[in-house]
Amino acid sequence: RKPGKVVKAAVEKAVDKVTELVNPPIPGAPASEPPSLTEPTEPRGPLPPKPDQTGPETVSPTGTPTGAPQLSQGQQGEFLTTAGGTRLYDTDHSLKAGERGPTLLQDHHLREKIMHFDHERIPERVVHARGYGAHGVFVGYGTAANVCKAGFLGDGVETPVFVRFSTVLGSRGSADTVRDTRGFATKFYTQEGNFDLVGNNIPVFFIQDGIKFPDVIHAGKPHPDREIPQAQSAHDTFWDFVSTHTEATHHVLWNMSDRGIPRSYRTMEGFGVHTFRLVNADGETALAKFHWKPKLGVHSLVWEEAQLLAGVDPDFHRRDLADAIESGAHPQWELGLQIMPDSPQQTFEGIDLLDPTKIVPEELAPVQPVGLLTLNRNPLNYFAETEQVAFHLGNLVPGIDVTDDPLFQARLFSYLDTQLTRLAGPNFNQIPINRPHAPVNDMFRDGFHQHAVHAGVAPYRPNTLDGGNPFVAKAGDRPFVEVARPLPKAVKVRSSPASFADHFTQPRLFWQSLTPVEKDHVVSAFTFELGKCYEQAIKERELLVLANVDATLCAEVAKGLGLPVPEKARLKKVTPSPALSQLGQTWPSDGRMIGIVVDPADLDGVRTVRETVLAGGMVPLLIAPTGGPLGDSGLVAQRTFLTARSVEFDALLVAGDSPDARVTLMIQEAFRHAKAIGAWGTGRAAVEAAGCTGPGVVLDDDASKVLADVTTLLGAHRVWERFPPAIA
Ligand code: HDE
Repeated sequence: RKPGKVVKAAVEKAVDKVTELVNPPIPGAPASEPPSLTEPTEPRGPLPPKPDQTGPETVSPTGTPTGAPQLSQGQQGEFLTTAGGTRLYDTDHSLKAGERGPTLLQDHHLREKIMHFDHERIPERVVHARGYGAHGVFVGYGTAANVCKAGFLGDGVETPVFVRFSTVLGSRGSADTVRDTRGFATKFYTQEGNFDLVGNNIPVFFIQDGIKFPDVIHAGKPHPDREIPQAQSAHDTFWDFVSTHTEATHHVLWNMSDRGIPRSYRTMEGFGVHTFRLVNADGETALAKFHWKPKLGVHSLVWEEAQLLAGVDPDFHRRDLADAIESGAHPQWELGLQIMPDSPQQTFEGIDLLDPTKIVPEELAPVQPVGLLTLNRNPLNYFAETEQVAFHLGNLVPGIDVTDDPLFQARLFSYLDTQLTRLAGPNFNQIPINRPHAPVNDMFRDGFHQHAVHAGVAPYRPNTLDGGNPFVAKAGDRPFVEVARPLPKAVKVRSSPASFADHFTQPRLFWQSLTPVEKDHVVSAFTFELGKCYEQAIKERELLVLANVDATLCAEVAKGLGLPVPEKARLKKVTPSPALSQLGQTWPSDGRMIGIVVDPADLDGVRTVRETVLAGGMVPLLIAPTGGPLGDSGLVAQRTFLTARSVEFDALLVAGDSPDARVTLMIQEAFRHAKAIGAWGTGRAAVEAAGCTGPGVVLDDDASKVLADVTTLLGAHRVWERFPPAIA
């Protein structure tokens, strides 16, 4: 044998071994071929998708075909073809008049390949461009029956769903962890048609009337002259707008709180924001607000961590969601309803339910659980599913209706309208991810990208030629019927009700409901964002706004900005709502990332800790000076001192001492970000040398005790006791 071949075989064997160690086979998964160092020479059939991935469902839970294609066309069929299906013998060389000659116009494959590539991008969403989606299932509890007749809320009814999370301001390629509101849009493919709940992770909005949406978005997007800054609210135009448009104050307070920088999509609440009108089987109506409550609790990043992550791993939230689903840690949320009587005034306890800048405190109207959402499958293809999914608030089902909230009403127009350009035509409901699982019979015909081949000659009503089909549904056939509500005697006006003028009571309620640590973070966020503004007048005007929210908040931000504190405003007394705070509870540590700096001298100890972490439903990541197998231990380093950064981990365990400055930095960052740190063996010296001791730092000779204590600390997410808040 030639020596070269021996070396190659040895390298291939080593690569296979490492691949298996890094990606251990998933039980029950179809066996896949090991990757090869050389290009395959024989054609083969399509590869199966990964076990955690599927495309849009082809049949509904009751067996009705959804119209989605059986298996999407993949690039892994046996032979490369043109779009017309003709087999090709070469795709690497254009057709030329001689090897050194000019390219010929007749080269159809060249022209088709480049033409298609030139048009691969579609316009990104005008807002919420950066997003990530997952498939899942919603199971109703049946507890909503007294207020809502929607079939999907029935006891044990299973409904497929697709959820898309997003940031609002950034472009499609922007970082995940920026300070922003997050979108939480859910498409329920119910047996009564699609229901889209297009919500956010913040329960209020910047504006009370949809006509202001272009204003708030123009202010938040990058400055039109230089197109900076990307995906940020820390700039003059945003603060110019919100400091003059004080109905935004409540939403701004939430954005400046920890809610603006979630730890994960899995640890965010979701809100329908608007008040909806529900109808039960007897035709009785109630007003309601939708809530999503994450089973893992509400957790956030700290600001420095969010900033570092934007560079270290701009896909942090995407990766987190996809990895969690792939590893079987399926995130769950309970859907809940706050129910309020459908009174003629449409107010509750003095709160105007048509004003989307107001919440109803949970202490006044408890959130009643009505079903469970589980995200359990990653999309097969980002573009086909996550990018092409089109939500619309008008996708309602019998039992759920709109209200006259002027923000809601404007949205009912916008979402249909925007898809026309984004998805190039009116047939976007035929794209597989948007197809309802209920039978569709809409008499809409033709248009760009028409996929259906409609039979019949009479797409109109009334007709006799198609036997009068389709017929309209009678009451017993469960049609969607708008609630017939008497309208108040009114004149046409461009103005808002007087109750919409209270812009400060609820921001104050939010502020007063936070714990001192959370208040500290709000002060820092305001100080940071306003500190990034150039115009002095904008900062001073925002301080006047804050003076109307709370004197301490205003004074602390003014101190940070080095500006005089404005005169005290007369402030209303409010009753705090403890439910608004995200601290003070203990949560499961499932799916948390645990970084383990290994000790090459005690790999048995590392193995035991790693296995315990895995058994506890958390994810261990071993960090070593270099990559590859760790001695003969069977362990493999997943991170090296070069590729690891503290921000990736929820807690850090240090098993070995290392003179490497990057390990010291890792420990110090984790300490600064109030994360639990544990060390045993020689790792204790590393933590002490980094100067990181005190609350939440567990140093012990017994590794299993260290891990147990760190897991308990994770239940509270961070060790806030480490840094006593400046605000009482
Ligand atoms: Fe949206 N919004 N929005 N919005 N919104 C869009 O629709 C709009 C509002 C929300 O993952 C767009 O398909 C107007 C509130 C989410 O695909 C667009 C107004 C809330 C998503 C649009 C609002 C939202 C969008 C852009 C004021 C929380 C992402 C692309 C009247 C309750 C959905 C698209 C996805 C997307 C318009 C206000 C949430 C342009 C005019 C309030 C989660 O149609």
